[in-house]
Amino acid sequence: MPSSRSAKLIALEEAYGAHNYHPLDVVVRKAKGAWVWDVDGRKYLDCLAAYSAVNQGHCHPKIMKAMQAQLKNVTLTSRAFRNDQLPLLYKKLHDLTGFDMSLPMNSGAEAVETAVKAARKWGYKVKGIPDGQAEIICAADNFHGRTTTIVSFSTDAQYRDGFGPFTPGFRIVKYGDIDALRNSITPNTAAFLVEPIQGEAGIIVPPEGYLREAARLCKENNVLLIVDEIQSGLGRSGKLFAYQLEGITPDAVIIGKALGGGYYPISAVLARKDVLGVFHPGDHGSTFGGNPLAAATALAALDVLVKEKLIDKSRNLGDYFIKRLRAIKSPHVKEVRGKGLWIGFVLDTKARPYCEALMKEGILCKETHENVIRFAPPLVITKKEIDWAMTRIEKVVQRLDMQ
Ligand code: IF1
Repeated sequence: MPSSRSAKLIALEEAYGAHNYHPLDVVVRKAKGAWVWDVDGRKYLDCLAAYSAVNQGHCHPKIMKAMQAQLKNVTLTSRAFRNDQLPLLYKKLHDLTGFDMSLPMNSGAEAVETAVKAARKWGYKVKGIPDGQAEIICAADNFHGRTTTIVSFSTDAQYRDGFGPFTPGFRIVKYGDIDALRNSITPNTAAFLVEPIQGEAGIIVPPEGYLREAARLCKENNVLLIVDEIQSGLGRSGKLFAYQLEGITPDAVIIGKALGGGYYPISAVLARKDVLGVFHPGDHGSTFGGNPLAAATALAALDVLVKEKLIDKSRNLGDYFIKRLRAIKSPHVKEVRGKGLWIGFVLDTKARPYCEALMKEGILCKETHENVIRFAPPLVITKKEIDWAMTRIEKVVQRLDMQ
């Protein structure tokens, strides 16, 4: 039962906020590293990490320091003027990822919209697709955000229901099925937009070789391969980018979430010059995109990712966590899958009661698609903390097995 303090806050939220979420009834007041505290001082291990937006851990002191320093200088100039932080972020992103250039936005959805616009414009201006005919291929069960255009290529009935009319120009293929992709490419295909591992769909890792083959097909047909690494990127999968698991180089990558270190919304599209080069002054923009506070925060967030070797930690501790979860003996556990510290714990029954029971044991995680529990802690988590969590996860699974 929520305490009276949290009950009051929950009541306010229910009364005055739109009901577009069904959160667990934990009211968080404070957080540090992999841990959060509720308004009554109860402590929880965060196994969601704000859907990978706090890979660096909550309230990381180095990112805080960089942000505080920037707060005293300048926070917003708009892109009508230049600022002294954005060029440094451009350079850092280039050095870290190898992509020619980048375009900063704020939310993930905005960056996806930016990639869609870039792909279409590239299709017309570079590939020579007849005006108004460009098509983008997307995968079934994708999640790329919530704007009207993005839900136009969602295959989830709820994400679309009541939000039409939809943006045309998208084709859906089965995820992981290379023949389906091959058969849907036409001379008007500008791009294939795909998650290298599908997050919201339940941490779906495609068959080995799928992305490699997709990259080959795209190249062969002069189609851009655009990879959405908003959730999978920046260390989550045990690589900087999940596409590296297949040794490919896409034409464009979309990042967000952990780019802001959990402090600030910042996203970006990284791409080759001939792709982002289609944008000319006035074609696209954002008041807050690339602001100096965002750039300084992202610089520090990337620095922490590299200096603290969080990508290696994700891979090593992810392997360990998966091994421990697979060792759980229960008739309800169907599969444990994932890469790095990004794990789908698949049940043959509803996952929500497990998440609520785990919350009572001091572990915060969230179900996806009814029967999958997603374990995705901040990458600063330690082996000891995973062991601490495992004792409780084992206990909860055993207890619910008996019911
Ligand atoms: C919510 C999901 C995760 C994303 C990928 C783009 C975006 C997202 C691969 C858009 C965002 C978030 C949105 C958030 C919950 C979360 C989520 F369950 F909805 F699907 F992580 F799995 N591409 N994912 O995962 O980024 O505009 O939100 O910054 O509550 O909608 P955004």
